[in-house]
Amino acid sequence: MTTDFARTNRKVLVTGSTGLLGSEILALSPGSVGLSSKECDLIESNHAILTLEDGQVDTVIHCAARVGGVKANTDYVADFFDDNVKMNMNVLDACREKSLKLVSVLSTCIYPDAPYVKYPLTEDQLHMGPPHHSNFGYAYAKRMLEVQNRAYRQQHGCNFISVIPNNLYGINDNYDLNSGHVIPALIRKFHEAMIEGRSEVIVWGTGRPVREFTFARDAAKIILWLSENYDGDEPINIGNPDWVSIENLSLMIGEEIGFEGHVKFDTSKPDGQYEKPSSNRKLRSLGWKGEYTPLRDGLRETIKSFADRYPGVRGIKIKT
Ligand code: GFB
Repeated sequence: MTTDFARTNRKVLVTGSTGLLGSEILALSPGSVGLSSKECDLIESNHAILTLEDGQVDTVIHCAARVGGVKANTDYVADFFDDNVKMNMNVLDACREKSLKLVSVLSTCIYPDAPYVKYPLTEDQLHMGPPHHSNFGYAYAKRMLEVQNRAYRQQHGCNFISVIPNNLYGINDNYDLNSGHVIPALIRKFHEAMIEGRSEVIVWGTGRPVREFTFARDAAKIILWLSENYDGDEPINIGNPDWVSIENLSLMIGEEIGFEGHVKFDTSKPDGQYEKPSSNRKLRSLGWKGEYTPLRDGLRETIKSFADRYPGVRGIKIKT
């Protein structure tokens, strides 16, 4: 078992390599092959994996997915199901054909919602009831990925594993205010308010829901370690179990950006799931001893990268 908690000796291909998580995995594993949706649209084809030279890659870390925040998940529920199921069918089929190890990335939002589960969420509860209504398309598509991994392992002996992060944030995020997640959305909103001299920032919902956030680079380190050290058929929670309310998160981001105005809650916008606290005890029991980046430190680095990348905020290139 390697103790270097961010290194792998495996020859890795990363799907979704320009995304929030994929780009961090690529940055941490020099020599890995990146596959972006521009290079190969996995919804339509798995050509790029099937044409890999033998021996070039022995592991695929599958980060490519149709992802989005609570509003996008509700507005495009069918697309979130279709696109993810199609991508996963193509990737698993190619990995089976090429006899590659596969690491599939799920999310804690796919767990059943209360009252069907006991908190914190443990991996054995994954299929014990329906997910939250705000993202059932995405949730069932990702649950089917977990099922498909086990089915391919049982019938074809494939070494396919599943990892379950919670809400990720970090450097290479999507800052679109409709399709993005809460942290990039609030970072952009506070910056825009500062630049335009506005004293009010709108936060969606009631501010009462609570979330666990993991810095994407930490999740990347854990996934690389598991790609080397885990070959089991059960999924693994990998998220930072520290949690924060959306209200306190928005105050923390405002503070870090130096905003002196006030936040206003828009309850016409969705709160989504109230909570999805997860346990990482199993990961720890496998020997993972790494530390998670505290939220405020991760936010500081993310805010700085946003300000550096979008100095005038205006003219932000939206990743759709
Ligand atoms: O990040 P988010 O969209 O994802 O929302 P979920 C988290 C919380 O932040 C919700 C609140 O309670 C939102 O109401 N929020 C406040 C905002 N202001 C904003 C804002 O300006 N934008 C956004 N987006 N939220 C997703 C799942 O749920 O979590 C996905 O739908 C995926 O499938 C992802 O799993 C990790 O945590 O609610």
